[in-house]
Formats: sequence, structure tokens, C-alpha cells
Amino acid sequence: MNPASPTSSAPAERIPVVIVGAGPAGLTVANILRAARVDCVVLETESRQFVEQRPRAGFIEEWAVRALSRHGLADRLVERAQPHHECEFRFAGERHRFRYAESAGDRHFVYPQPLLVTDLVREYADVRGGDIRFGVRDVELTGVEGTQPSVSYTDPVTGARRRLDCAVVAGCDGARGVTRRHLPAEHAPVSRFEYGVGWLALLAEAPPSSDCVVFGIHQRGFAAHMARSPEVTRYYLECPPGDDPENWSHKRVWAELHARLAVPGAAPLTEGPLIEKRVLDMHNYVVEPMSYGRLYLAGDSAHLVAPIAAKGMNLALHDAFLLADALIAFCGKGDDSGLRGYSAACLRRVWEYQEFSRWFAELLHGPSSGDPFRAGAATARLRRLLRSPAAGAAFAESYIGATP
Ligand code: RFL
Repeated sequence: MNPASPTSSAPAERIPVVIVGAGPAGLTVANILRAARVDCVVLETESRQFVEQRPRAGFIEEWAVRALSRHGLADRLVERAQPHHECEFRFAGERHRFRYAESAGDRHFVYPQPLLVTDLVREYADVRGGDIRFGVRDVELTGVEGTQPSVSYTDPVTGARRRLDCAVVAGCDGARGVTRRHLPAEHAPVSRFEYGVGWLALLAEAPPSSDCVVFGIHQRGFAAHMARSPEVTRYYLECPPGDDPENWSHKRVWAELHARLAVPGAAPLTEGPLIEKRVLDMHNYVVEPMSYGRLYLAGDSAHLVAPIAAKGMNLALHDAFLLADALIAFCGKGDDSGLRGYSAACLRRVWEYQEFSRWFAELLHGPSSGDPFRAGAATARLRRLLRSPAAGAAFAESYIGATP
């Protein structure tokens, strides 16, 4: 906080809901509230251009697309996204197609996160006339434990402190935001899981080399191929945790991708310049419960799931739909039952996805763990899911997020 202009003396505006963070979670809540005529303000530390270009997710589950459509938020997505029905496992020199949509019914839609964020900002700010403030600094929350919280921030243009008094704060500020800190540890402990591996996340300016996701399970380490657009492909390479991306030259990346993903009969990978290269900390966490007083967390601020099964943004959207409905009931009719049940309702899907990601991670990493027992068990797990229709159906259901 700027000590020269304390929050308490900052000029206050009154607004029912303040949403901290303009990612998929915050923007979805904002759009749904706006359509229901519940006033809100979205505060975002980055610029509009930055959030509209930040590369991340690409796979959206069909139930989430249906829910976005119901709220009038998926027109461009449905028009432009590519539906995916199957994935491919490559291991021991073999390739196995797995047609998950045949048993689960649902598909994935490949739509890069920056496009979704662009659509959501446009709809909220330009079409629905919503209030979104980019580039804010030093966001601070006070009084969330009571019934009249406030959110203050430094205006990027004037440098003055501004204060928003509200009824509810939606903490949608991702894994590195500030809102999670306001949940006292004794009230909402954080459960964590470390995978003990790193993933080098790459974006290549190269067309996809397969028409589906490819999981390469190899003694040298796991590798994956995922389409993003006709011009850009995401690749992952398992690496030591905390590895330096600079250890991975263009030449080494492509040599390793070829080695881990090549199997007889598969098209060779199309190489291209690497436009993103970063090492991900492969860990998960869950804050439980996801609320404290009048602060409700949604998305990565409440739970992180390493991108093993492309789940994080889907969970963020799920939270957002539930939170928006609960806020509309609360702000419109004073009905707080949705808010009271919010955390438990979100966490059912959160824990389903956490458990699946951990299960799947062992299948992907066991063979390269150096532990012959883990390798043998992981290979048995993979062969069972390819051989047994019951095991395949269970995998398909979790992979596509067909959760009750
Ligand atoms: P976001 O997207 O991080 O948005 C949070 C926003 O809050 C802003 N912010 C603040 N604003 C105000 N005040 C503060 N103090 C603030 N601090 C931060 C940030 O600038 C940002 O704009 O969180 P949200 O909305 O919860 O959405 C979560 C998703 O972004 C995330 O789960 C996914 O990207 C995860 N993920 C994937 N998820 C999928 O469902 N499918 C995928 O295919 C998929 N692939 C991925 C992924 C994540 C990846 N990385 C980078 C970890 C691939 C990768 C490589």
C-alpha cells in the first residue's frame, strides 16, 4: 500500500461485486453477472493486450463449451474451434489410437486460451458495457471476514488510491494473486502434491504433426504433442524439476522430441521456431474451503492442477458458472444458499480432476522413473486401459470430464 494515501481515506465507490483478476474465471463470472444486471467491477494488474495474448491452455471440455454457449459466450469458439475425439499413446515402438469420444460421448474443443480471453473481454467490455480496469497496482482487500469488504488499488494513470466498497469479493486472480492470502490457514488449509518431475512447455511455430493429442511414453522421459492452431503446436518434454530452459537448445529440443515420439508408421514431426520455452513446476494444490467470509475464490487461486490432463481452465470455468449463479441469487434476492454451498459444489469436481491427474501422471512418468517396479506397474496400467473396454470407458469419462 502507498503509505502517503492509506486505503481508509481513499475515495470510495459502492458496487455489489468486485472481481479480482481477468482470466477465464473472472471474465466468465463478470459476463454472467452483467447479463443478469448485477453490477460488478473487474480489476486486473496486466494490460488488455497482455491478457489477450498470454499463451496457456487449449483444450476445453464439451460440457464447458455447452455451459459457455448457454450464457452466449461461445459463438466464436464454436465457429472456430476444432473438435477432438481421440488421442494416441506411443510406447515401446507402438502407436495406439484411443477413441475416447466413442465411449464418453463428449469431445474436446481446441481453442487457445488467449482467444477465449479475447472473446470474453470483448463481450464483457465492448458488447455488454461492463466495467474492467486494467493495469491496476497494489490490490488490497480489507474486511472480507465481515459483511462489508473493500478492495483498494492504485490507479495506473493518476497514481491515486481508489477504494471499492462491496458485498462480495470474487478472488479470480490465479496462482500468483493476492486474494488467497486472505484465507487464514487455520480456516482453509492448503493441500499440496508434488510430482517430482519438471515439464518443459514449448510452443512451436509449426503445424501439428498429428490430428490428435499424442502422449509419448518413453524411458528417456515423457513427451507430448498437442495442436493449438494450424500454425502453432504445443509440445511438452519431461525434464528434471527446476531445470533451466536455457539448457534446452533448439537442436536438443527437436532431437529429444523425435526420440521420444517417433514410432514406425507415424508421420515425422514438423519442426519450427520455438516461440515459448519454460519449465513448469509440476505440482497441484487445493484450498479447502474455497471461501472465507465474503471472499470466494475461483479457478487457479483456489486450486492448481498441473497441465497433465488439460484440466485447469476447465475447473476455472466450472467454478465461475457456480459462483455467478450463487452471486445472482444473493445480490438479486438475498438468497445466500448458493454461496453457502459454493465451495463444496466446486470441490467435488476439483478432487475428481486432481485424482485423475495424479493417476494419469503415474502412467506417463512411471516408465521413465528409473524404478523398475513403477515402470512395470505403469505399463500394466496403460495396457489395461487399451485392452479392457471397462478400463477404457473409465479413462475416457475422466479424461473428458464427464463428472456427475
Ligand atoms: P488466470 O488465467 O491465471 O487469470 C488470473 C488473472 O488475475 C490477474 N492477477 C491479478 N489481478 C488483479 N490483482 C492482482 N493482485 C492479480 N494477480 C493476478 C492475472 O494477471 C490474470 O489475468 O486464472 P484463472 O482465471 O483461474 O484460469 C486458470 C487457467 O488460466 C489455467 O488453469 C490454465 O491455463 C491451465 N492450463 C490448461 N487448462 C486447461 O483446462 N486445458 C489446457 O489445455 C491447459 N493447458 C494450462 C495449459 C496451463 C499451462 N501453464 C502455463 C501452467 C498449458 C500450460 C502450459
